[in-house]
Amino acid sequence: MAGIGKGSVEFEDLLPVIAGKLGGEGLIKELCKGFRLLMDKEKGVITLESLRRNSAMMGLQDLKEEELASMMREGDLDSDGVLSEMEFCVLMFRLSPQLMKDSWFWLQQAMHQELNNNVTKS
Ligand SMILES: [Ca+2]
Repeated sequence: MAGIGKGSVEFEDLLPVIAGKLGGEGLIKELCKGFRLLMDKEKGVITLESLRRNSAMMGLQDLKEEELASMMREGDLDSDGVLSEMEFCVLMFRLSPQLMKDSWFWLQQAMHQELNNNVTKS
């Protein structure tokens, strides 16, 4: 993705390797670790504020405010202004085309499960 700092490129390159080692379920767990690094600890979601505050830890400290905001916009599938765990995972997949190609099946399964969960809850 154009405009993303060097650190995230390395992170993206790592994802297919992690995917190969861990399989789909393990990969999702790794992505969720990334989510927990970036999230607002009190709210349990990623907000623009928590992203700005924590992105340095992910090697994203070169990202401009506008780039952070566009990551939020791109990832926010249900338009509630924050990134849930699943939205973050989907965003990470989308930022890594190779991973997306390799793992589309896993992602669909995970999303399917998430949708089912939401239906059951409400
Ligand atoms: Ca959202």
